[in-house]
Amino acid sequence: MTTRTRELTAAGVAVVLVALAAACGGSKSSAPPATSTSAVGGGTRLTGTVGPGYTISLTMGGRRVSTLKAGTYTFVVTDRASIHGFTLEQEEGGDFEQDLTSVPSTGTETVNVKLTKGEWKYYCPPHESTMNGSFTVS
Ligand SMILES: [Cu+2]
Repeated sequence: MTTRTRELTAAGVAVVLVALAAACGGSKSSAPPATSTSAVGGGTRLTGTVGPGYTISLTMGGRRVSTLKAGTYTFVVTDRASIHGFTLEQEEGGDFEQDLTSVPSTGTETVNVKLTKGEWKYYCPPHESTMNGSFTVS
């Protein structure tokens, strides 16, 4: 996985976000999850999981993510509980914040995110104090 894409701008993220919101807005069964089809070819795959219990995780190749190199990553997030969500936020080095899955819905969402250097956090919004994790991008 040496491919590096730098094409995903803030606008690209916005487009994905809009598509995601549209997919989440309707009934669960109608539209398939929005995938960032034309944005970029995607990056290194990261696997996010939230629920069904009060757990949240982010792994790469089966191992919990603690450090990453800056670049574009494809977040494949599986939300297993309607009471939980998966939000990604940059705490230092930028102000990115996006709900990769939303609280009322379940299912798997695929979102490409350009991770820039800094401290990042993922958490479940209603249970942020106990359901959270963090990693460093260098
Ligand atoms: Cu939760």
